Amino acid sequence: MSDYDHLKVQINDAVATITIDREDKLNALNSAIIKELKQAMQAVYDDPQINAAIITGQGEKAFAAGADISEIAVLNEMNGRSYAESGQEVFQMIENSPKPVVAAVNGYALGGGCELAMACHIRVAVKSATFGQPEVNLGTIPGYGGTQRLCQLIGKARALEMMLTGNTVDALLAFEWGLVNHVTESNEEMMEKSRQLLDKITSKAPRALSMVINCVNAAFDADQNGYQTEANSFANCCKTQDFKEGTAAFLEKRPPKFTGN
Ligand code: CO8
Repeated sequence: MSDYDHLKVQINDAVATITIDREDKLNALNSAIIKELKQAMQAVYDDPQINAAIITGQGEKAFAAGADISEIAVLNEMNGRSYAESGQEVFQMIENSPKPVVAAVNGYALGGGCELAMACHIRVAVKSATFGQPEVNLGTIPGYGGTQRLCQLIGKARALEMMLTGNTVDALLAFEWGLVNHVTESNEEMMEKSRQLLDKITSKAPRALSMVINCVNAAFDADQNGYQTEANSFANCCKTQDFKEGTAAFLEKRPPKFTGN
């Protein structure tokens, strides 16, 4: 991967850890960070040395405290739309990544930060993390997919209450509501748990993983017939070497050796 000005990217044993590195502003997402997140995700897509990614924030306090309010304050109708769309494009890239992406939520995940966490496939949060879509306090609304993904994750009634009141929820309530998958005692444990999950996931057949992600996303895409997407993907799995290997390994009572073919 190339160097970044606003992200730290480290690759360890095929997992890329992408850290938003703007601690003094609580990792608020300015357009330069959004641009670099796109670049980092493109590398996750393209680099055969990377099997999965973790997205997190620098420091103890924030995952990301939202879009950069000083940037959005000066938007008008024309560039407001393109600003939202360019962020949405990057977050869709995360959601549609053929390789699994975990959000390791190390603190405030507000506004665009909560939206970023929701675009990831799985969320692991430290217990001091706080989630919210407080845009109504600023006279605006979520613009990076929050109105859609929050409903998908916690249901319409709770999503509406959060977005209409601007109230935040702590990690334990977020867990109870299904917004996060796991809550940990410390940041260290959060990173370990994220890593453990990805190590388990990436021990499976890579093509099957990407097809699961694609089919699950199809369930929320009005333009797709999810059942047809699933049947087509199942058929595609049937022609892979990994399907032959996985089924043969079961029948021969041995662990499978997946190659991604
Ligand atoms: N944008 C810019 N700067 C921020 C942001 C932000 N979202 N959040 C924090 N900062 C800055 C503060 O201004 C401060 O900077 P400085 O030290 O230079 O004054 C620094 O980070 C530290 O913040 P605080 O002093 O406020 O720290 P506190 O511990 O007192 O408070 C909070 C922490 C509660 C998280 C508080 O910072 C806060 O309320 N932040 C804003 C949260 C928010 O409203 N987020 C939503 C933003 S809007 C959004 O995300 C829309 C997304 C969709 C956009 C679509 C495109 C059109």
